[in-house]
Amino acid sequence: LTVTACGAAEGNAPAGATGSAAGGGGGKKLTFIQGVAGDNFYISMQCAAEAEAKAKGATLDTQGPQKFDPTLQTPILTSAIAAKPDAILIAPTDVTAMQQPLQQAAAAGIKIVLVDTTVSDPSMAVSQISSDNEGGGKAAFDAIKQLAPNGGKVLVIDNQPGISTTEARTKGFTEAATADGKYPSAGVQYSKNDPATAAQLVTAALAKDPDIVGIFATNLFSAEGAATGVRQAGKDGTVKIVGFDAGPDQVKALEDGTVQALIAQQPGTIGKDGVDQAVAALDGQPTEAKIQTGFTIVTKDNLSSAESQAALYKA
Ligand code: T6T
Repeated sequence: LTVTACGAAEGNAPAGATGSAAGGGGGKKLTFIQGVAGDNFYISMQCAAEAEAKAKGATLDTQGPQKFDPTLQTPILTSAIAAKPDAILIAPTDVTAMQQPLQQAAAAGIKIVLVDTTVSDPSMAVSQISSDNEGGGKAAFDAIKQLAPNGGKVLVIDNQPGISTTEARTKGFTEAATADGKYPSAGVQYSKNDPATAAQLVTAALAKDPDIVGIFATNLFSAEGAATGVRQAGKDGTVKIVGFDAGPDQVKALEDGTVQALIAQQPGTIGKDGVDQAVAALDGQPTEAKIQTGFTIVTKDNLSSAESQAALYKA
């Protein structure tokens, strides 16, 4: 699926951009492969990457699978390799399954930049750029602790095993909760990036463990579904939800009081840095093997601040 998300009116894209390719002619050819299409996190990344590509006289086209699924992402990568771009920016959807296809891309002479997620052996990449995901998981626990200071059971709604980012978030959260001692685990459940599944998991978990005090949802769609599940159980506001990401639906849940805190990543910076690293590699300049970006904790109280507003993802 080719994505056409960044309109000039949204401020982040080149003026007059209407399609999926951005940038001037004759320059370097970059391809961005998202983890999944239609995800505000990757849309924000795309818009910033397009703008940076244009600024560098390069072209960037964006593609993404319909689901966060390596069996759908692999053919997209394979056809991208056949189109022979100079560089590919990619968020691999599985640490193991995307390893081989990425090695093939590098072997074809294409510069690889891993944005957001990574693979087990990222040595084929010229650079990796991601949030401090483990630190973000710990920050999520600190937020739950503030919201439910007396302790109690905590549930994690994760995406699926094998995703570097969300696994690191769960690890950071779980280790912090275990170290604290007052927040026993009500389990880690996998939404497979489907809000409806996340909602069902939460409703079932709240029926089984009515004493759950907090839920950590490790990404955008898991958080969206967790909010629905808590609302359906009639526990909005009572069970505290902290979610990774800050898409429009999550901001609405924050305003409504269903979700109490959002850990907003910096997808724009990841996209911009990704383009810069790819261009540096193509120019024979030094690259940074690993770049870690930060996050902003957005709550209802600080939502109107300039910092929070700047951290929200593109609609
Ligand atoms: O949380 C982001 C991203 O960092 C993660 O790797 C997958 O899920 C998102 O795209 C949000 O849906």
